[in-house]
Amino acid sequence: MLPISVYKSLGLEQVFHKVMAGERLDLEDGLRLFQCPDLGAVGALAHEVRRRRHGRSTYYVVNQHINYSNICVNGCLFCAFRRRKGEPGAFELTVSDVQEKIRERLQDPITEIHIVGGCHPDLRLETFEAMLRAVRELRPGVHIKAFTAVEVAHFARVEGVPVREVLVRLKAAGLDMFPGGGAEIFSPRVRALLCPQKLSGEGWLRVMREAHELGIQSNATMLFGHAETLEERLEHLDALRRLQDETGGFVCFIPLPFQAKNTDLKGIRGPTGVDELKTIAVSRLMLDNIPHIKAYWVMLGVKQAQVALHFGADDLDGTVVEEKIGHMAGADSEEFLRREQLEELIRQAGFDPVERNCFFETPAASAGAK
Ligand code: V47
Repeated sequence: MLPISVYKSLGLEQVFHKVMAGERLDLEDGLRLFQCPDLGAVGALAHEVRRRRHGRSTYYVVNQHINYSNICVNGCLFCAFRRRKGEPGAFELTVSDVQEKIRERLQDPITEIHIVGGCHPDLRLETFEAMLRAVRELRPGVHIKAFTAVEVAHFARVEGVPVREVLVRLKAAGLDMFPGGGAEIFSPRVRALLCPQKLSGEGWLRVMREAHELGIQSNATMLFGHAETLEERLEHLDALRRLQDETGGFVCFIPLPFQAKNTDLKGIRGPTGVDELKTIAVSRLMLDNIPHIKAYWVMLGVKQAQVALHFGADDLDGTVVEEKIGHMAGADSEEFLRREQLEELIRQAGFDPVERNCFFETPAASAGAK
């Protein structure tokens, strides 16, 4: 830790004392941290919290991403992945195509399969149930983390049933957990500009609340570095923190730096490296009730993700293999990382690699869990 005199000179004396005492930071504290010109000082506070929670452990998962389709009715301006039905580049996997992707990697010691797509205009819920069952049949031991809260609300609308019914049916078909996507920025002002057709921030939180109430845990994300203000980022973090106080269902928070290439957000370049690290640090400091912060190497780039481990992050995500959402938007990170590469990156950063599953259970803790 840096000495208190440093924080005094930066006007962060009170924040320093709160962090040391494990007290909750308010939105004004968060703004002071964002506005602090000394990145190292903000990072040191976040690192202290990360060290207290996780020591030198840094987590990773051996996983596989599958996108079943990029056909989407929403038309979000920040998304380079989406296509309209029939548009060049649109794709849609059948259940047996998904099975084929699983078969291709049956030799790999995968513990998590991450499946998401767009809001497809006419795929029915029974297709997604069949997809989950098909994955489960081939890979009975893995955890399936699938479908964002936005997709779930969309399935409910297409099906004409309550969200709760969709949640119950997906769980019965084999879903273990929800990924954190679709949250973007909850601010209605920014959503009206970037993704007016998409489920609202309130709606996203409502779906997650219901999932958590049914015992389905999830992650949470924040897309940053586009049209949002610092205050809107903090309101987003605060909304997650308040829901987490109610349900305790969020496992990991993932700040996603906006990748600008091939998107319809012209003239916006995405956050700077300093902004990325500060946002990760402020997230760690504000989200005192969410255990893990992910440095998602796909969007940050491998080198920045490694540095982020010193700015409050304790997880690197995983091997991934076939990632489309970030790479179609110009992310210049690798296509995949092998387990040995992830472990080496973590060691080089001065931490101890710990393999986890999607719930952050480590092998010893999860032995025999499934
Ligand atoms: O919801 C879309 C974002 C998300 C862009 O839960 C973009 O473990 C940056 O949520 N630039 C999908 N981001 C990815 C995601 C995720 C990834 C890895 C792990 C987990 C988890 C979740 O990507 C979308 C959206 O917020 N996104 N376009 C873009 N141009």
